[in-house]
Amino acid sequence: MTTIKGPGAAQSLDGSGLRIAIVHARWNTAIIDSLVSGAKKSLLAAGVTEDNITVQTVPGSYELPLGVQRIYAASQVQASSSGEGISATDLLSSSTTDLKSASQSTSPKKPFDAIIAIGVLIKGATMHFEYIADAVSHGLMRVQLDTGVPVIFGLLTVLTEEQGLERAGLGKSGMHNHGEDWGSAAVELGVKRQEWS
Ligand code: DLZ
Repeated sequence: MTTIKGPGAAQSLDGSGLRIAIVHARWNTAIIDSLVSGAKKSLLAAGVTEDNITVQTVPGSYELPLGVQRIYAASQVQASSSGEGISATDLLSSSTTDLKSASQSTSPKKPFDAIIAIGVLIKGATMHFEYIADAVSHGLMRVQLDTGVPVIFGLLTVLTEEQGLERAGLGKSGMHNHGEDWGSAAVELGVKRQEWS
């Protein structure tokens, strides 16, 4: 089906120097798994190496903003312990077990250049969906603006399971896997953020 929706012409950007994290919820696993695969496929196609892709999970979408915030902070600590540099302010705001284990890592890594947050919220009979969708959207935007690291919004807010399957490339209509768009967006923002620094 032809459509005017989507991010426009593909950008051919070199992601080979990027370090990207995917943080995903585990609710609605079949849909999530396909979206994560789609995102990874685009990252690899843009040259991001397997070694520079970190995948971390949280129980549900509600946990995504904290997961993204902490994994980014941990990567900053990890970078500081490998000589990549971290500001005093960053250090002062970082203090969890996550950060401790990250700082004990022996592998020299720089902080993530972009983080993709993936979750699937399916509307039920109550107001639960509306509250979580709103909180997660604002939470992810807040982390993005507070830290300056691009946070790609991979949260599907669908009314039915079928709508979710469609957007993960698993439906009958042939709709593409939206995870692929999120992988490309992460590469584009990761590269552009370096240019904007
Ligand atoms: C509780 C809940 C429900 C009902 N539905 C979803 C959903 O469709 N997608 C999702 O990612 N998470 C769901 N959750 C779990 C919440 O996001 C969260 O993990 C719990 O409320 C614990 O904080």
